[in-house]
Amino acid sequence: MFATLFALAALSIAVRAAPPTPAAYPSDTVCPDGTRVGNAACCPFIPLAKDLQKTLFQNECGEDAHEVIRLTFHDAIAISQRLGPSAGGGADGSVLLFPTVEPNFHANDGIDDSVNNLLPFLAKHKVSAGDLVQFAGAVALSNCPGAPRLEFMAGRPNKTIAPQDGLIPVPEGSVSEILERMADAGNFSPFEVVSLLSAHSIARADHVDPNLAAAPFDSTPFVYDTQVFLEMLLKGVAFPSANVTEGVRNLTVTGEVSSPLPLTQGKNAGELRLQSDFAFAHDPRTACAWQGFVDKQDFMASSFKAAMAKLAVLGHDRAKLVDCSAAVPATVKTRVKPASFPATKSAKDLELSCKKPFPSLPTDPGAKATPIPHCPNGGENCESVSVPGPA
Ligand code: HEM
Ligand SMILES: *[C@@H]1O[C@H](CO)[C@@H](O)[C@H](O)[C@H]1NC(C)=O
Ligand SMILES: *[C@@H]1O[C@H](CO)[C@@H](O)[C@H](O)[C@H]1NC(C)=O
Ligand SMILES: *[C@@H]1O[C@H](CO)[C@@H](O)[C@H](O)[C@H]1NC(C)=O
Ligand SMILES: [Ca+2]
Repeated sequence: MFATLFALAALSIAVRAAPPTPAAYPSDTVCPDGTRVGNAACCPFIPLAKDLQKTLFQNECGEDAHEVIRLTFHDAIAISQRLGPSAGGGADGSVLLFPTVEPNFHANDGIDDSVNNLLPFLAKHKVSAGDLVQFAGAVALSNCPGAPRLEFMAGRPNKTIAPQDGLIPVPEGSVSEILERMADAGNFSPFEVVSLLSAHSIARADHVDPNLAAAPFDSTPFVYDTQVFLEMLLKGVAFPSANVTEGVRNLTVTGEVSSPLPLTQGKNAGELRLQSDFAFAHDPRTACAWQGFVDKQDFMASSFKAAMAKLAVLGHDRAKLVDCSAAVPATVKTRVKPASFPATKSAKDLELSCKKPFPSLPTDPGAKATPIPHCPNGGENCESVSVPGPA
């Protein structure tokens, strides 16, 4: 077991991309540990990245990484041009600075885990809460095969307010409501919102369907690929909790619609489809952007990177921050499989709302639907970090 873990760790280091060239990132400052960076303000992020990987993420695109990536969005989006500065400060780390306020908002169900897991890093490293949230998200994402290496700007002040409730999109929301909220928060276009939703390629729900934990949004929740865009366009057939036998199935579920891959086996939960994602896949304002990411890995990754760069500085003047992107670990270079229909599915199961041509894709082999593994190692047993804390 230990040997396997060690071998895996070695492998994940071996496949990392070479560090960026000095031309890409100026490196005229030498940090206490010998690392060269463009600005002394970037030095604390070098040991922070190492600590996050070692103590929290274990170089994996698993549960703990997913939770922190979600946190980058929930911290940043709590800002409103319409309501003014008193509504919230955006990407300001308020979620860590007021750990008994925001985690209790309905839209933040499950956020408490990542808040408690990050708080020890705030106490230990000389960084602000806002910088920690966005930097930790970039480090988390570096562990996900297929993901872009995010920009990281440092220098968010540590002084802010707790935002008001109601600013974070919920899965029962309509496309109009979510687009309006995203425009009010940061002038995000419908295309940019769809780009951001690619994060649901590495995502699972614990709190949408009360009968199920860790229900994935696509068949590859540990890989940042385009499967979520493809699978969202397949006809829904059942709910992944339909066959849950322990206890009585709780039918009070909102924000969830019928899924194309509902097979649940033990801890391997079937695919869960958010009402909002499904609506985005079919709304006339967003359907072609949605379909346009199917099997377009590089286009999806670069569009996500651009939209995340906007999200990460909400509430700040980007020109006043310092570019510390060089402190973000290089992304894993593991090859990502091109888009394919999951076993038993094919073009005949598509329900399309965009009139443009659809790519021709293969179907994975298998006469029966395949369960989606619970763990990055392909199995049903894996640990996630859960630090006790105030949230
Ligand atoms: C805009 C509308 C969005 C809605 C309505 C929405 C809704 C949700 C919901 C309901 C969950 C499941 C939480 C749970 O039950 O545990 C979730 C998970 C997640 N979301 Fe979103 N989301 C949105 C946008 C985003 C964006 C922009 C990001 C990008 C950073 C993001 C990243 C994630 C991640 C990474 C998870 C998985 C968390 C985990 O596996 O623990 N979401 N989202
Ligand atoms: C930001 O505030 C937190 C909580 O008070 C503190 O632990 C952290 O050291 C502060 N960071 C900076 C850079 O001042
Ligand atoms: C059913 O789920 C809803 C929504 O999560 C929750 O409010 C309610 O308490 C649950 N009921 C039971 C009997 O578990
Ligand atoms: C639920 O169980 C029935 C009977 O065993 C089976 O036919 C069906 O495919 C199962 N559905 C899911 C979503 O697992
Ligand atoms: Ca995926």
